[in-house]
Amino acid sequence: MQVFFSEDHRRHFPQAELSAGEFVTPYERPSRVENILARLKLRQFTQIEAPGPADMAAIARLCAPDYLQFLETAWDEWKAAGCAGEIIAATFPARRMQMSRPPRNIDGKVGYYALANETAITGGTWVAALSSAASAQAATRHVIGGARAAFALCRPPGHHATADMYGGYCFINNAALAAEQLRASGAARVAILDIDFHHGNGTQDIFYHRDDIFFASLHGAPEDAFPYFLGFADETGAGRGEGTTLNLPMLPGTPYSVWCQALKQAIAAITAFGADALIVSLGVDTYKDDPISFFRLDSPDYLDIGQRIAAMGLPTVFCMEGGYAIEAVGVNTVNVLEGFLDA
Ligand code: OKP
Ligand code: ZN
Repeated sequence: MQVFFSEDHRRHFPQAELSAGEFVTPYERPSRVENILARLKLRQFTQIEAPGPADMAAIARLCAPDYLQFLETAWDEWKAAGCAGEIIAATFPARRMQMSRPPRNIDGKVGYYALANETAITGGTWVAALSSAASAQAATRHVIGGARAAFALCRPPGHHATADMYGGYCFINNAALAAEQLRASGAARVAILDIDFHHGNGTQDIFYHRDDIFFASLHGAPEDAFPYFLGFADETGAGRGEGTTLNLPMLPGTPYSVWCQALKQAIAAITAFGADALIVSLGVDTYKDDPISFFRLDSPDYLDIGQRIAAMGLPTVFCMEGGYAIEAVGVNTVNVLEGFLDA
């Protein structure tokens, strides 16, 4: 399977994440990708390619212009305002406040465009986010060109990013870019299967009213898990998109036996939808030892997941999302791909 990956991911590595009231080294760090790459090479995934520049026009079609402008210039504005540290959001438009007026002040803007404050922006964040998007775009192009599947080793991840908000370690929604690209190439119906531990709120939000793109997500129940405010089972799409969103939230301690039933349900729904192509938001933070999640999947389970995804028989783009158990992230990620290839 062809792998697309950019070294520019390294340009995004904030020193700090606000977690449990402390600044810690971000869970979402470059070594995640290094471990996945090492495992890919060990398992003979030898076709690893740099993606080339991002297709900016496609990104501009997906995202709000003011949001992209913000991402591109935030660091310079932050420095120009005399801020000493990394960019961290502090003030949010909360209940009964104005949601539609981006402030002039950079600190205000940051809160306006952030959906959470664990995710810092640095001088290299924009370049890294674009390189991640470029990997998704190159992998999708490869599948459009006739390949059965491709793996976009995206970092930073994308599924929490909406058209106009960053957070949850995400800036640009890579899976959504891939879905629109597949649609533009002639696939009438596209499905996104989000198996990251966290709900893909950004992807859901982007396609909530669409009847041509199905979104299914397996994740920690919002009552218990980030992003807390979306991903409930009764969110099923709206307008023309009614019935094209499927949320399968699960409780703390969920083992693979239970999780796999939800996977089967999501696969059945995607099959019934009649998708022509598939995007997998591939997070492996469902692993039993993930430091920020609470499911109990074990490494061999990821082989089985890959096999079940392959059995759908669809052209498939894998986009990397989360997975924070640094030692196991390589094995677990590559197991999904190997299970897919073995099927
Ligand atoms: C991104 B992806 C840790 C809280 C972390 C943000 C999680 C973002 C996950 N104390 N909150 O979906 O893997
Ligand atoms: Zn996650």
